[in-house]
Amino acid sequence: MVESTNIMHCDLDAFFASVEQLDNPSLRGKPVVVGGSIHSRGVVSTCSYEARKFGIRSAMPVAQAYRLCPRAVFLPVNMQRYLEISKQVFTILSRYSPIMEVISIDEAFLDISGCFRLFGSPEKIGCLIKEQVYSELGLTISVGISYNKFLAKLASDMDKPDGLCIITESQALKILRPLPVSKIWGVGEKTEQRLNKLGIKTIGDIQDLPPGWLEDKIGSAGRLFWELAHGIDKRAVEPEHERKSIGREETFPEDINDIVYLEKLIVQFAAELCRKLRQEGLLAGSVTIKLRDSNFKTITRSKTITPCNSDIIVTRIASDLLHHSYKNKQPLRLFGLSLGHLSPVTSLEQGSLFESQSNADYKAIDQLMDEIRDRFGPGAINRASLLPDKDIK
Ligand code: TTP
Ligand code: MG
Repeated sequence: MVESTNIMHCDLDAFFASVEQLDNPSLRGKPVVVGGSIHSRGVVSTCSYEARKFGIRSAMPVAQAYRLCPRAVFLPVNMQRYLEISKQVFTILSRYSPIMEVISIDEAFLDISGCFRLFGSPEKIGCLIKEQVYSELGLTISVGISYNKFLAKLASDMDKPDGLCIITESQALKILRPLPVSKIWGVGEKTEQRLNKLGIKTIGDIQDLPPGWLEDKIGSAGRLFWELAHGIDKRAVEPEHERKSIGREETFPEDINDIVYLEKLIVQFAAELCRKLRQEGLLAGSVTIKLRDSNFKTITRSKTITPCNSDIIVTRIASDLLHHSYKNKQPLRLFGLSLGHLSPVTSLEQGSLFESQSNADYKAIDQLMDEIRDRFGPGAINRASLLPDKDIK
């Protein structure tokens, strides 16, 4: 049987910490923790594999990390530098396939279906990428290869750091079987607990269920989990320019119905998404919010807009959608905001003569905030509505 393994997931190892070790050789081989200061209530962004031996992990309070390993080197986040390296890594990856989907600052999917004749087998392509990232940038990257995105991502994590792992179709079910359900995409802490209560602990437990059972219990997500548990994932690798929407969502540790918090999330998400659009020279033609309640019932509400990438306009529209659609204030487990109908900014739109004064003002504010963030990092400036209430005088 000829098995296709045409999807690759590449993810740098201990990214922020590895860049710090690269720039300062005296830190190599040492526990390095990157994140907020020990004295603030900051959290760990990431840490070197040497620090992980002490139990330190991403998102842990820095103070706790300090207790676990006081002799670790604690460093602040230098986002500008990581973005610079990240760009160079993606340039290397893009040499191997034009179909690349960047997922975060240190990971991307590649569809390598059309590249075998040029570069050789999937494994060969994985090795070439690893060698080039290491020889050109001095960083190790883990590569996972499989026949869909879910399994490729799982594979890149299986052999970290500096890994190369391939999951073929004939191995998939067996590899998935013993893993905890939390390894399934979309299963966070809350869902894991919910599944555990139904007696489902491993992916194998889901494999053994009749197809419709989980869907009956938890709704449409159940169908998706069942498919993923069987190694079925139909999502294509979507390169940036073909992407039709961008979005941000948050699953809450506890269900919430606090509209003030949701409004703050809108401000934060709108700022992040619009900044991304501006960086990529794109405009959004629609705004969509997503609300998922504790029973997994999901509603989405959209509005078509005159294409824009302004934080303020998107925030306003998303808030209006929220106020219209969230009257019964049912507890929510997830909230999301996405911007769709993306189109490139044309030179005409960039400086239109017919632009209203308020639009021009919004643009000037966005531009100024972008410049400040470019120079001083993403957290350097925020809208006042994002400050904790006690800080607003
Ligand atoms: P990850 O790829 O999740 O982590 P990592 O690269 O540090 O380690 P691994 O070897 O397991 O891949 O995230 C990439 C970067 O994103 C990470 O270096 C720091 C940042 N990050 C945060 O700031 N907060 C977080 O909670 C996580 C998970 C990552
Ligand atoms: Mg990583």
